[in-house]
Amino acid sequence: MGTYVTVENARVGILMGSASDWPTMKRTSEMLSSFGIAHESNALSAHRNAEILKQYIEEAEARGIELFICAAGGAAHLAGVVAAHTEKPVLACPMQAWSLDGLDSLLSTVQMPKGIPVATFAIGSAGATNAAIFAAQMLAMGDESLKTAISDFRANQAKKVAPLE
Ligand code: RP5
Repeated sequence: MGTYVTVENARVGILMGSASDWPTMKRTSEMLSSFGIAHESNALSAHRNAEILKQYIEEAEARGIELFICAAGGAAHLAGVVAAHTEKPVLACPMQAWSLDGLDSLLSTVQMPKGIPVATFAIGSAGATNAAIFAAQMLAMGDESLKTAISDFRANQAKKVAPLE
């Protein structure tokens, strides 16, 4: 049936449809860590681990997870299924997966029918990174030290744009 890991005081739950999404979603985890945001990462498929996924979401909410970041490829319904089970914000990362350069993942994630929103980011690593930054920005709304960390990140990033010679 599958199982999952939990991290004490985690604020964010990263979910992937497969462990094969981890090379991309590692970036999300690393970016959250760089902001000092406690989080946990699990591979739980919407279609292969349907029961345990539902159980995880309920249990994660009860532990204090504030938002979920979901990654899936192909007919990517993980984020939509998670959103169906929680009122916490769901951020979604379409994976490039095995065909169509990830356009299948993007469209099946972003085209949620009205009523159950899923905030969808770019295909692949850019989206995986941006989902973490966006999560940090959301969590910073009630967290002054996180707000400062984001300002510092922005300032450092600006310095990396080299002037033309
Ligand atoms: C989706 O299918 C996963 O999210 C992954 O992106 C893709 C391929 O999964 P595997 O066949 O590698 O397990 O469910």
